[in-house]
Amino acid sequence: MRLLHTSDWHLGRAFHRVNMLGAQAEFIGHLVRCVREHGVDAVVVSGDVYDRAVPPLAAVELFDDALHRLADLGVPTVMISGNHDSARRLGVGAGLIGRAGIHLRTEPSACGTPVVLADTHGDVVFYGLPYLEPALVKDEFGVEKAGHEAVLAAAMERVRADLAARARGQRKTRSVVLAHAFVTGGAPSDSERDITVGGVAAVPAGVFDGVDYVALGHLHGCQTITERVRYSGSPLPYSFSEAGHRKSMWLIDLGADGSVTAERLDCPVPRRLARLRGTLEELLADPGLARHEEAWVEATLTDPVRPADPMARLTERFPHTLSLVFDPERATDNAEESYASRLAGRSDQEIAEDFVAHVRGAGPDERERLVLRDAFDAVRTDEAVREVAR
Ligand SMILES: [Mn+2]
Repeated sequence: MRLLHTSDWHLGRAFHRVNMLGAQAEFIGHLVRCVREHGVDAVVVSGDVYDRAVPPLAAVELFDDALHRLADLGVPTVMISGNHDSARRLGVGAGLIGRAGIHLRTEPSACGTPVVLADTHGDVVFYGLPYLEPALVKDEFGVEKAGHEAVLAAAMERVRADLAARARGQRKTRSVVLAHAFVTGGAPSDSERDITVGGVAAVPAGVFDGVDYVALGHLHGCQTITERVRYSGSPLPYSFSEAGHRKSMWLIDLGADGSVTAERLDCPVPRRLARLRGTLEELLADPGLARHEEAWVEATLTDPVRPADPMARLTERFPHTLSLVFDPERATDNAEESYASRLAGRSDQEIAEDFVAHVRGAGPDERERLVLRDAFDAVRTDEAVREVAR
């Protein structure tokens, strides 16, 4: 049986100020083409379909379109809810949608009841473990101390019990688990929302022992934890920390004996990401950066003095600059010197001018110097008047 494993679509999410709906729609089109071209037998989507519990209407419409296109393919799909989804909202109509071959699994109590598909070698059972928030599901699973490992382990006990009951003679039923979790050894990025609430975040991959393939969601980088335990990652980048990612899906061939062969299918790239670092002048002049001119750029400016209009100037060369970070490389020569010794023998005016230069990068101009002088004069006059009055 041939599976296509994807996750973390985050429909409705923007990348900085760029609306990603167009790129998300492009990805859905790509997914449908891949299913057709590679003769996929089942699609698995491992959570975070949406970015938010209450997604914008355009995202809901895109999801609706995706459901129709997947149903039209006649290829069964199994989906779970992730920590970004509202399980309750995503699950509305799941029974009806299931009749069209799209199986939404958002109910923790149903994790031991699989979607049963079959190929010429027999059944393949799919267990959908929606994101399990420990504090909310600990009673359902009868665990004393709410933690990610404890609730996932309890959910997997149900999976293994159901699987054991299906074994006929020597032949074991092939099985796939969908889960949305942080598994030990996985590398996070900046765009997964934390799921550490309620206990230790990472769960060991061993929790999933006993099944043939574990289709994970949550981490946004495509990665292999073990041959049978993989993250597809998100189809699109949602933070600059993903600049080095290759966004993909896994094409998994599940053999008659439960063996796993994996092929990585790349997703369309709407625009490359580039993280640039240097002074503004370096970034504007370096010919080596020409290849990033059309990229979505995060620029870290190292100018010791904050330059004027940096965004306007950067976008002249890099029109898709989305993020500007200042990390001035200042000479730290007199860091050891005491504050008192630095002030010794200097006038109030000089100290104030240095302060302006320190916080702004550039010292006061002539007009500003006058403002400072007038202010000091006013304070001194006021003091003198009060002195006379006493
Ligand atoms: Mn996610």
